[in-house]
Amino acid sequence: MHSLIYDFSTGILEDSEKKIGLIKRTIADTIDIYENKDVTTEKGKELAYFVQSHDPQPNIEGALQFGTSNLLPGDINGEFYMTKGHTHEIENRAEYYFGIKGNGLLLLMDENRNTKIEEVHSNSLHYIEGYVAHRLVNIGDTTLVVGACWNADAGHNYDAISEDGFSVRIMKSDNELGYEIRRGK
Ligand code: PAN
Ligand code: ZN
Repeated sequence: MHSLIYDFSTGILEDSEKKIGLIKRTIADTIDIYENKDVTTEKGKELAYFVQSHDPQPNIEGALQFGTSNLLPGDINGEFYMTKGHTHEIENRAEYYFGIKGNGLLLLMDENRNTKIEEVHSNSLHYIEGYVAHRLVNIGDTTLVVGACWNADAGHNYDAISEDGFSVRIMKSDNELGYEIRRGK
């Protein structure tokens, strides 16, 4: 019998039919998003995050896709590890994120570059409206694990973010929060 298991305490997806996708991104794959891109070749080879996903009806209008993002802890020259960030290719497609483990921030930037920041932790729930660019930042010292559910036909558009970035950057700090929000472009 086909079994599809989601472990709600670890975010791990398991499918007896092995139809789970896996995307891995190294520091080098994502280096363009950081303000100070100065890293060694060795550092560039390290894993920044991986995403497991279950997408039984790829690109079908009305179908859903489900996944878990695992963002490692660390920083690049004082800027916390983060996902590339994107809007959806079909821009009106919304998405839910939910925190499983670790401590992070979700950056939500609208079309006017106004950014809202939500704290991500175990049991936090986040509704991402269509047209809104979204990025996870790991501000903790353990892997940030975040579940997600979105339309299978949404697609990812990385172009605008890779050109103009988000309007804020999350930097390491000695203050009581451990991070500082800096205005970007
Ligand atoms: C997530 C993201 C995942 C990785 O599944 O794709 O967190 O982030 P980037 O795609 O920005 O590298 C999602 O938002 N899907 O739509
Ligand atoms: Zn998305």
